[in-house]
Amino acid sequence: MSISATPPIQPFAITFGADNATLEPQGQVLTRRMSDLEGLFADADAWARAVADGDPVVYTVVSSPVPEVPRELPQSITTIQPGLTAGEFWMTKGHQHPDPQGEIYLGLAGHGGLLLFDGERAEWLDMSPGVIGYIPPGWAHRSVNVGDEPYKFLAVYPGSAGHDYGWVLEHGMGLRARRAADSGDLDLVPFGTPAGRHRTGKP
Ligand code: S6P
Ligand code: ZN
Repeated sequence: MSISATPPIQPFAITFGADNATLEPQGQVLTRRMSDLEGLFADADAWARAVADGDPVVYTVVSSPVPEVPRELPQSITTIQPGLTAGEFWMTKGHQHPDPQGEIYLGLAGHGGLLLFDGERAEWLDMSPGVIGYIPPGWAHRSVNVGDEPYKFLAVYPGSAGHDYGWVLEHGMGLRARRAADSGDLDLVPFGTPAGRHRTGKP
């Protein structure tokens, strides 16, 4: 069942399906394909080839029925598929909250990372099932799947927070998450590093 509740919300319970990270009842479902991620990967040519070659689904966001309005507390489960675009791990678009509010993520399945950037400093949090990542107010955030399985996490955030995607296009995210060609390890490189040229080794 897919519903969208109208505030004020009455107390209710959501059943979490651990096997497939489903929510019941469920609200909006968002699908982000490669074509939705224009301007985000370092290698624009590789991105364009991936769009032309089937435009794969990179991630989905399943929301609870709680709407994004002030004082409510919406939740969503994001599933990022495993994949690489010219060595860069598949990721979410990333955004700032126009209303600077904090947010929490809880790792549910797979292995990912939470990249945070306040315009000057970048931080990386390793995310796996059971880990809570805290996003302080004012930090743009992007999630990355650094494993070989779908990476799933629960997000809980203030309904007034909003999503500013332009901020990330303008300011970047401080770091990029790549798979090192030699070791296969996670390699965090400065944002401006040209595609295909990066230092190796762990951050
Ligand atoms: C909302 C929260 C998440 C993301 C989702 C997709 O504040 O941070 O639900 O929206 O992980 O990421 P993005 O960057 O495409 O919104
Ligand atoms: Zn957010």
